[in-house]
Amino acid sequence: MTSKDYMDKEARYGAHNYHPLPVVLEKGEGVYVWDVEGKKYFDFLSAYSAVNQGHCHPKIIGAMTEQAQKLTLTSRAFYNNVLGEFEEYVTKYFGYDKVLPMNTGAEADETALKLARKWAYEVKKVPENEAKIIVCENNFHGRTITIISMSTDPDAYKGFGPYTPGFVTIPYNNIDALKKELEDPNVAAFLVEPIQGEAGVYVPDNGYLKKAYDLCKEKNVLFIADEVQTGIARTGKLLAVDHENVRPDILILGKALSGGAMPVSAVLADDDIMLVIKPGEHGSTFGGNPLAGKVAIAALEVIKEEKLAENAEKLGKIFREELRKIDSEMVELVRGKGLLNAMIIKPKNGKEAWDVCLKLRDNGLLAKPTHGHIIRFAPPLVINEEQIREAAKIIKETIMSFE
Ligand code: IF1
Repeated sequence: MTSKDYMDKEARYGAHNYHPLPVVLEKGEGVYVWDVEGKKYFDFLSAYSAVNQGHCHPKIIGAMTEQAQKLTLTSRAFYNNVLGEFEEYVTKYFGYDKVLPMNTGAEADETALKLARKWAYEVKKVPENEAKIIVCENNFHGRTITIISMSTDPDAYKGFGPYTPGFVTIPYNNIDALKKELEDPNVAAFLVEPIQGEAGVYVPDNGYLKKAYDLCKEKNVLFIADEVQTGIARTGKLLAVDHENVRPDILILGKALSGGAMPVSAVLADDDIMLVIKPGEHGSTFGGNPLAGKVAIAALEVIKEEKLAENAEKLGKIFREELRKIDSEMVELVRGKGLLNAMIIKPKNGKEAWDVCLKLRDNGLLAKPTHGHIIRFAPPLVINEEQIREAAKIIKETIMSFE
């Protein structure tokens, strides 16, 4: 079968809920992926930051393979010998009392929303069903009905009403707007991405997260960080909030928590918040399964053993420096932190970000535009200096080919 055969088969039998770049992949190893014709590419999306440890990392796959032959799933109706090990490992790793394990990022965000509301009613004594949660414009937290009820992107919410109430939207990176909304005594929490990924790698001003956190503490409001995309070393620190030494009241993790091997997400918090959820009030069939537990421990060990946060910090600086040298009016702006970066493309002669990504594919590098004119560049964090410079060269030559 050719690439076209695979794409036709997906069009015929699969829902049309994506518009992928036309490339059909069949193998991944480290920073590289190969298509069905055997062509090799740099993966500069990393499955939206789920493959931080590189494709098919031997340690993670080894842990997965070993556990898969022993016990994959018990459900939480019974105990198993892995969940406690994972819970102890991940809570000590990030410095929280407790963890509530889930599967996808959206499920983890939903879990955090439920925790915040229940905490508001039971601890802050907000009147029942009156809890408010503040979110930012251009947020992305997943695709469930409640999560899209918080969205300001019509593509995310249009046609899916009626919407879940109880959310207040403020501009991102705007402390005064947050301060004003925090005057409402019924506010339970402020949910924020430390860097807005989907919005186009929107990095807030230095100090924004710390000021926001301090304002929330003044008003007894929970600060919730969605680090599903920015966490696990992607921005040059273990967590993006670490750049400002902020410790969220609720921490949301996903994606690279498993190194891309399988869906694993988690919500971390201290006892005064986590214990408001009682037995039988929340859960999921696969949440905290033994296979996920072993995979996540291995994925987190890799982050530390291979110093991937430090690598992301170092190579991110080189990458942005190289991209900013590109002398083309198509390159409007390059921004990012660590190895979460984006290039804002100014259309030229009718050519825009999508066309650049098609040409990048032909030149051996895979990336995808977000919101039309922004190309996100997010390679696996195991990339080395020679590879990042080679990738920057491919990007430069591709952009210059439109001159
Ligand atoms: C898609 C976006 C990125 C996330 C943050 C929660 C979730 C995500 C900060 C939900 C998921 C994914 C979803 C995927 C594409 C990708 C994405 F473009 F959609 F927005 F990365 F920016 N919080 N992001 O980024 O996690 O339920 O997907 O495990 O839906 O197309 P999930």
